[in-house]
Amino acid sequence: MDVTEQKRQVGKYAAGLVEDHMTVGLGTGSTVKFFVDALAERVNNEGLNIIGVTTSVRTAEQAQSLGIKIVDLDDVDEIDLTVDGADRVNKNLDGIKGGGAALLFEKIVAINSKKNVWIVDETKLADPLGGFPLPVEVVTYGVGHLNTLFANEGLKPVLRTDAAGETVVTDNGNYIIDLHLDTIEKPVELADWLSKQVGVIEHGLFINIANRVIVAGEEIKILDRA
Ligand code: ABF
Repeated sequence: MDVTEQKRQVGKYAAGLVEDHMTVGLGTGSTVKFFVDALAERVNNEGLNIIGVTTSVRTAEQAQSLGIKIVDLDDVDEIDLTVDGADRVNKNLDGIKGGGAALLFEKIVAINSKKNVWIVDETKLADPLGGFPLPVEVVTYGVGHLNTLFANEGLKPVLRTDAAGETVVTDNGNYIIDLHLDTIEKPVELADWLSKQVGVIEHGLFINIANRVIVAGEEIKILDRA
C-alpha cells in the first residue's frame, strides 16, 4: 500500500471514530486532509452533527468549503476528540510535529481536548525519535541570535524558508527554526530546555499528548498510551 493510500486509509478510519454532537479538533497535514474529506462525507451524507475547531487556516478553509461548521476554540468549553497527524512517533506515543508549521495551534487545541488521536502512515514510526527536523516556533525579533544560541548548543538550526527562499511565517506571524538532529535520545529534557529559551514560543515535541496512534498498513495498528 503506497503512502498516499495509507494516509487515505487512516483518515477514513479516524472519521469513523467521530460521534454525533461531538466537538472535533481538526489537525493539519496531508493525512488529516483525508480525515476531513471523510468527515465531511459523513456530515453531508449521514447528517453527522458536529462542530469543528481547527489548527490552521488551511484546515479551516478545507473544512468550511466542505460544509463542516467551524467555531473558534474559545467558543467551546472543551473538545471531545482531536484528530491530527504527526511527523514522527516513538513507542511511548510521544511525537515530533510541526512539519506543516502549525505546531502552536495544534498543541493549543490538543491540550484543550479530552482525547487526542494521531493518524500516521508507517514511515512515521521512529524509536528513538529522529529522522525528521524538530520544528521550533520562535518570535521574529532577534531570530538570528536565537539561531546562534541553538547552533552553539549543537542543535543544527535552520531557519525555515519556502520553495521560493522566503522565510516561512506561521498563521500566528512567527518563524520556524528546524533543529536537524539525528536522534532525540532525551525528548523530555530537550523539550524542557527549549521551553526555557527566551524567544521560543513553542516546540514540536509533543510529550504525553497523544492518547492513541492509528498506524496505516495492510492491517491498521491501534497503539494506545499505557
Ligand atoms: C501535522 O501533521 C503536522 O504537525 C505534521 O507536520 C503533519 C505531518 O503529517 P502528514 O504527513 O500527514 O502531513 O499535524
